[in-house]
Amino acid sequence: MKIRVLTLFPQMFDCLNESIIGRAIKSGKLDFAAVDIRAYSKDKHQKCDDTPYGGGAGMVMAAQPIYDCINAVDPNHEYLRIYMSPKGERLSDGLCRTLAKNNNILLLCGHYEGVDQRVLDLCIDREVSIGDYVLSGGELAAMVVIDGVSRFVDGVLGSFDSHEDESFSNGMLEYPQYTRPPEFMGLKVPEVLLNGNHKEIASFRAQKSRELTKRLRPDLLSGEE
Ligand code: 6GU
Repeated sequence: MKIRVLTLFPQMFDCLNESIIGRAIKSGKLDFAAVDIRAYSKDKHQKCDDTPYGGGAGMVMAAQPIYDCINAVDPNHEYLRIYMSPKGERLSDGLCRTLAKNNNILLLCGHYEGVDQRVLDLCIDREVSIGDYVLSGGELAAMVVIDGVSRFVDGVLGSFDSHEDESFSNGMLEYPQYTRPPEFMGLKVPEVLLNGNHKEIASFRAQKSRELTKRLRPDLLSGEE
């Protein structure tokens, strides 16, 4: 999958070079680049924001640098163009899986009080939010989308990682995990996990999964959002 992020703060994305996503970038399963919107400003000081028409607090990102940046990165509209915004559709396991079906995704990150509506109207396919709270920019949200979506791209998870049992994969929370030692600070690993009986282990985990979901996220069981 090819991912392009358009941002005023490209260095913020350096942290994607770690762990599973970093490995996927190094191996070529993900082709990732953060593109600096400022480089496309035609202003002599490369200014990218201005005061809002109609007044009000803060600054608005101007249309021109963003428009030119999008058209330089994606001249033939081959990317799904997403604007990161608290007004967008809320990210979920389902939306991550849907977005992972695209070969190319472009994520536009706003800052300040937002971006000129006209560039959204002209260029953007969909808007995505990561939850009902406001962040100071779209960058952290874009990283959440990149991580959450990439995990569903073929080859990004190694053979030892998997979606199979993880939370939300079957509409429930994942069972608790344990590793060595068998006893820590007086707390023992549940006996059933030590006995090597795969059928019993599976049924123990399914039961824990149901219990946890019922206690912590009853909304998942009743089919509500
Ligand atoms: Cl995508 N952007 C910003 N600025 N705030 C958010 C968000 C996005 N999602 C939740 N809050």
